[in-house]
Amino acid sequence: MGGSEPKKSGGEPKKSGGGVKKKEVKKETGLGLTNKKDENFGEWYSEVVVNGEMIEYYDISGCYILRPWAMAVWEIMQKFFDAEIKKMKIKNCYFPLFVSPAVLQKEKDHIEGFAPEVAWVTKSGQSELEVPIAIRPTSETVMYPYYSKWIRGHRDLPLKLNQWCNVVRWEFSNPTPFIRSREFLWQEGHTAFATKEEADTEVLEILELYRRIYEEFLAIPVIKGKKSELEKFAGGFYTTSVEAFIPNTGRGIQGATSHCLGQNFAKMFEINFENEKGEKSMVWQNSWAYSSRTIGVMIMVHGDDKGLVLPPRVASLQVVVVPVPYKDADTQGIFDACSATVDTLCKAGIRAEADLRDNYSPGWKYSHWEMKGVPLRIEIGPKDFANNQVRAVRRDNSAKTDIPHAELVEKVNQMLEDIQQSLFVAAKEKRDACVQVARTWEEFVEALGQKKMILAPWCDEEEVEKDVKARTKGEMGAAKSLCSPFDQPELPEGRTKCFASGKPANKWSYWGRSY
Ligand code: 87F
Repeated sequence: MGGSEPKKSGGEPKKSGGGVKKKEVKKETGLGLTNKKDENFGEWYSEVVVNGEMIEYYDISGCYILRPWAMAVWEIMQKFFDAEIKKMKIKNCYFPLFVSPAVLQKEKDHIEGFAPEVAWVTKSGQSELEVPIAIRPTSETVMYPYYSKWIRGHRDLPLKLNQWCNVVRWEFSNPTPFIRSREFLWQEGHTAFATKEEADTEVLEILELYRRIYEEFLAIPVIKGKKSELEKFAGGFYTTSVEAFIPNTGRGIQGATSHCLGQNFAKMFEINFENEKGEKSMVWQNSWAYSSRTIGVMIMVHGDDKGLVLPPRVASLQVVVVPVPYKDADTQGIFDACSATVDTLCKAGIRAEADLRDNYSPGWKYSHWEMKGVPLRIEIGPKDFANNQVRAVRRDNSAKTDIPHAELVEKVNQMLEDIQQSLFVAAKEKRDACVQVARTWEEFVEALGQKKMILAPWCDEEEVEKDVKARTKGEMGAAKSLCSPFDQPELPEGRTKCFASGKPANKWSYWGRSY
């Protein structure tokens, strides 16, 4: 676990310049990863989140410090999503972190299964609280009593609120930074409508925004679809999700959910309104969320043996400029050229910085910024300086391009766009190679053994899904349905059998192990 400081002596001989050999750099500085992504994925992930300066481990299991490098990714996605939901006339608000037991338990059915994960505050100082107080695991029960109060007539609808906040779920299965942590960041949207149609429409609009976060920002392909009865949010009417896949572990991962709650919560919390005809009716509700888990999926999908790989659109630093001085070359001139390059890029709206530190060698800086996943590195050495050009090196494929100064902004923009696209294409090819169609139980079990995400015709019966879970139980965890994709392959009516029950299939569903 090298961190990013040079070993005690203060690091490199400064003069080594462009002639530094990679291996020497590793040895001297302790930079680099000791685990390989394809050999030891779990260890690799733990190492890359720390050495890439995204996470610092904390002394409470399942809780992590999100360092500025990670928070910046979160904020870029937040800026996009927040602006989009504001276009939809959704408003931000903030409800308290604490929930009274009476309110929390109001919605017994859905809380029942989740109860073991609820964290409680029982003391203040040394004295026991008269009534213990829960910490929100999600905010339905916190918010809906006030929806009941605020909604009276049809003119109060729709009520569309969102909050950016943290939630706590005291998980016991192995915590993983970003992916499964006991406290995490998310946004939770809670909306109420007069009609089912309006609710249905919004569910899909939000789901599309989630797809865009994954595909357009994080460069991760996702599948949009509907959850099975067993996997949906128990308190809701139906659940839609975007599902991603981690090829290294062969696990699906729920990327974000957009639920139609129907009128279930309206019944419980008495969220009624007087409609245009003067009749009393119940609202239709939705809730939807994406969380800091997104960042973990990005790291798992794109990271490599040199460290993080950040897609340009979410990288807080898109271009790092490194001076490569050499012996009697004009060092000051090279440093000035670096600063001028950064200026030009920043003025064009590109997030760029120069690493002008004089206590690190160029080679050390290369490894450092590779570890942190900066999409593009620009090197300026004596030859580049003399020729009025810079050398650009891509993080994703190490390709090197010399760029004349006059074309700097145009070429860098092009390369960043290209990196963004290539990352998505590479991730999609890898994901697609992991998708296997299975029509029979034998094919299903074989594909599962090969860590595939399985597309199978299904009868859509809850009992059959339970049976699939039971039959696939093992140390790797059982298989479950991930979603029924909206994009359904053809299913010849009556002629296709369920892979698990042999009954007539009525939909295609994705299955697999999952996070
Ligand atoms: C854990 C403890 C208590 C998930 C929990 O998905 C309650 C819950 O209700 C709980 N874990 N859930 C489901 C959350 C549903 C829903 N909430 C609003 C969302 C989107 C945002």
